Amino acid sequence: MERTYVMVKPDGVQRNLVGEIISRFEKKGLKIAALKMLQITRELAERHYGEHKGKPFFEPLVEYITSGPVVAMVLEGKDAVSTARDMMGATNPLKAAPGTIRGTFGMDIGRNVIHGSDAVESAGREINIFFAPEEIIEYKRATDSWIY
Ligand code: RTP
Ligand code: MG
Repeated sequence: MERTYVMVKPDGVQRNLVGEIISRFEKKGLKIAALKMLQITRELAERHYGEHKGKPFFEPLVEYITSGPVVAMVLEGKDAVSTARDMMGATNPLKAAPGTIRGTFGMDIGRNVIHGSDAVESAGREINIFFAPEEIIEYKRATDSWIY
């Protein structure tokens, strides 16, 4: 089963959207395999967003993602990476489809509420950065065998 790394960014936490966002993924059928709140350090931010180093938005991005606590999770399910990305919507909330998380809750590309891995490979990398293996729980839900 595929896994993805999803994170409610500091603005999502400040705006009390944590429950709403987790609820959307739960209702969709994605399984929560790991979940925690943490304060991202500069070092961790630079690792996580390493692909953007040198871009004009890199420094503001690091400041944004370290500006307050985030809620990090591993979600599991069929095509988890693309399913979660579709539910989040486009990077720029003004371009994100209505009904998506960013399309519903965002107004600014620099305050876009949520992060989700963009590929299976980056999901593996990001899960490793944020979670120790023992923090990821394998379990069965009552509904797994006959709905999902
Ligand atoms: P994320 O990694 O946070 O899930 O977002 P994403 O894949 O949709 O977008 P990505 O290209 O990876 O960019 C990472 C984050 O950087 C900020 N950004 N600002 N001002 C700009 O042009 C700009 N471009 C990107 C956004 O906060 C984006 O989520
Ligand atoms: Mg990205």
